[in-house]
Amino acid sequence: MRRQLTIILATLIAGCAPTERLYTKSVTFPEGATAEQKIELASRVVPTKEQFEWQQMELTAFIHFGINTFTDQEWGDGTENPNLFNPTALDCEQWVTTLKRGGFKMVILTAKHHDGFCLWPTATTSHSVKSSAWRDGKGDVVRELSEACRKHGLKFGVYLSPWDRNAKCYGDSPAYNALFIAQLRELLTNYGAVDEVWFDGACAEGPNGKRQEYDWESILATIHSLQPNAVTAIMGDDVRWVGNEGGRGRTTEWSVTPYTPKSVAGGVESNAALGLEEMSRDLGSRELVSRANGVNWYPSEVDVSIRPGWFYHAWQDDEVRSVANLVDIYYSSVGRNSVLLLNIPPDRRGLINEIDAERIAAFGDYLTENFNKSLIKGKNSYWRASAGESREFQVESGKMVNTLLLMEDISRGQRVEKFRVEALVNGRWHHLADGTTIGYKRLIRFSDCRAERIRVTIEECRTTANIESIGLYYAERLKDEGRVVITSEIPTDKWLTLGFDAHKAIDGNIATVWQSEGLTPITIDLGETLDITGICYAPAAEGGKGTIFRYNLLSSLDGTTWSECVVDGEFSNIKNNPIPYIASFGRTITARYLRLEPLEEIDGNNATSIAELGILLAR
Ligand code: FUL
Repeated sequence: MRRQLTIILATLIAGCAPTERLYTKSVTFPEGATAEQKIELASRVVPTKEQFEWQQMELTAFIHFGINTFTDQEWGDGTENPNLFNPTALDCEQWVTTLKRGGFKMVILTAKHHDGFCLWPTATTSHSVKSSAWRDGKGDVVRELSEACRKHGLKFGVYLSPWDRNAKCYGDSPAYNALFIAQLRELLTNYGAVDEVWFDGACAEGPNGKRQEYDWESILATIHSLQPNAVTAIMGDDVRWVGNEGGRGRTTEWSVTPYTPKSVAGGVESNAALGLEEMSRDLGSRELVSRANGVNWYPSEVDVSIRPGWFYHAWQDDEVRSVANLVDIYYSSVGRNSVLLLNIPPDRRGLINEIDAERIAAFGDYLTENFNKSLIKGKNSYWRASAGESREFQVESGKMVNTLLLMEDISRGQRVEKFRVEALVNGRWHHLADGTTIGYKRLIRFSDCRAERIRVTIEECRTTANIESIGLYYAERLKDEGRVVITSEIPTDKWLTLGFDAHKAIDGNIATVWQSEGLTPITIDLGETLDITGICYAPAAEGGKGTIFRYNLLSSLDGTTWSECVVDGEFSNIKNNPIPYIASFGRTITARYLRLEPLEEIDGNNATSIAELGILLAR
């Protein structure tokens, strides 16, 4: 791995006194190192300068915009007519000023999503803005956004999907690698500074039936030579995917981890040997480190959308996350040692929709109003804490508090494993909260209390902890009205399932789930003949087997003669993002009966589950 520092500490093996030597980005453990020696070394791994600056941004924004915005899809299949891309009022400055207002420090654009449609006039394919009617084929979204970012002082990043469902050579590995690197070169040479390059992990077979093998070494080398200050994310080796798309960081989140980026030679094998995946609960415990051959500084990024989908869909206008929900996500991402990457998808005009813009502004205001000034009296100084050490802090008199902020000086590594927080109220100490990791930033919420003093104890740590900052706040608790999840446009009380009882799939309640062994087709009698334009399938929110990935959908007027509405459809990103999905027919179908035939479960299991099925009506 480039920039990798592999150091063998012979002195440690010999049992000599540890030095304060630090290791940038990774360390390989010497042969025969004991568990204690491994932990000692792990505690001295620090971020690169770029990783450090990236972490300090805290809030970054994703922009999913492209041909899917105009086809109402989450994943396009690459056969779209480029002419469909036609934003009527595209204004990247509106995106950037809206995001800046919310406190976001960087914007990452889907320059190319899985459909292969490029938002810049690339020389590598005709599947791009150049072939669209938009600005007579002379438009360039990458240029407009990068310039707007520069003008308003935000960093700029690109998402370039490795998976490309349009490129004919996808699956012909050397040919596609050359095309992909050519696209990367264009993006990294023609648009000024690029601060993050985001590669998601989706990979498939090409038209030749072969699975694409990416040349990660050359891909990452291209980035390092053209944009040495950029961090590379997910399939890159600087920034790790937190493991879900729901905005949830781990309560124990180690930036120092034996989990190795998959793009690094031997990474896949080493993760498999340790039983590690991006979703694993434990990525950094002592037990895990003791089994590993080395560790990396590979910090977590929490990517989540402000809407159920990643792309804009008008029918999700009522489902934009509330400020309360965004604040919860802030606590469980930035407040859990992660960077938040919040997606705000522009609409078909090419603007961040008013609803989202209002939410972003209110979220930014909440953060400034509630976290502006710490309620600890006086200045708190840098604290080098050994395990078991405590410090007390005086609270500004009479102030109510409910949130504690702790920050480790990560330029000296991540070390705290367990801490305890107590409050002195009316002369008596009360236990407020316990926590595990801190890392760059940890926010601990506790019930409102009027404390005179707060005591923080570092109960366990690796070598000596370096606590850089402690803050106390009173953060207003917002009431979450809850997201309105629309699964059907009409009530479902007249509906019946035929052949067997599967009422939980059509009871209008997303919390109840119908489950069945096997890939079981389900037939619904709608009780009346209706003009339908699509269905909505809601998977079980919390795991379990049976989430449908590929399906057929049939309709009938009499329950006897059936015609096909959707053949081999897919609920595209449902594995990573288990939200209700719309399957649009692209036309109006008059039907009284519908039959959903599952063809493939997300993990290949022989099971079906449906939290809810609904329909969309023609208007
Ligand atoms: C996933 C993609 O499949 C989604 O469409 C989205 O881009 C998300 C950020 O990453 O892997």
